[in-house]
Amino acid sequence: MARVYLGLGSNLGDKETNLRAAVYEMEKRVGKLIALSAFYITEPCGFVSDHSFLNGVCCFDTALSPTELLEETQCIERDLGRTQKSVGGIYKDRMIDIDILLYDDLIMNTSRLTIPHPLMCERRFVMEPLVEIAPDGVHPVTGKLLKDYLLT
Ligand code: PH2
Ligand code: MG
Ligand code: MG
Repeated sequence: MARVYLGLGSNLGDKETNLRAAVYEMEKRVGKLIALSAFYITEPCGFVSDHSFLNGVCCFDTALSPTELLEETQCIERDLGRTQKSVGGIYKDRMIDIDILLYDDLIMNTSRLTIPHPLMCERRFVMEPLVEIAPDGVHPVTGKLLKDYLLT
């Protein structure tokens, strides 16, 4: 069993329904829901869009491997109406985005999947909900407390 943290984001459609549907699907297909943060309205970060985001973070216990978890979350994204992926760092509006943030204390870096999520620490829309549900969490690479990333 692994304890995993996943970032959720939506900036199209009924955003709260999209986030809740993602959690509901993950309860069926990923494992046991341990914690779910509040949802935060945030401005698009790193690209220009007229559509604000709703962001949150959830924690699951799962028997899936990191690669299986990626495949399952990508399948859920498609099932919930995500039509385009970001291409070459150009972000697109989306019904749902599910990002693997942390997988136990695992550090991995393959062409498909980097854990911890390489951009999480510089994104307030990730770190605020993450620290809400993991107040004593530590970043496996830096050893820094997650909440210390919110000080700057
Ligand atoms: N996701 C991105 C890029 N920019 N901005 C906000 N506010 N919320 C997101 O979830 C988000 C973003 C890439 O996935
Ligand atoms: Mg993302
Ligand atoms: Mg993503």
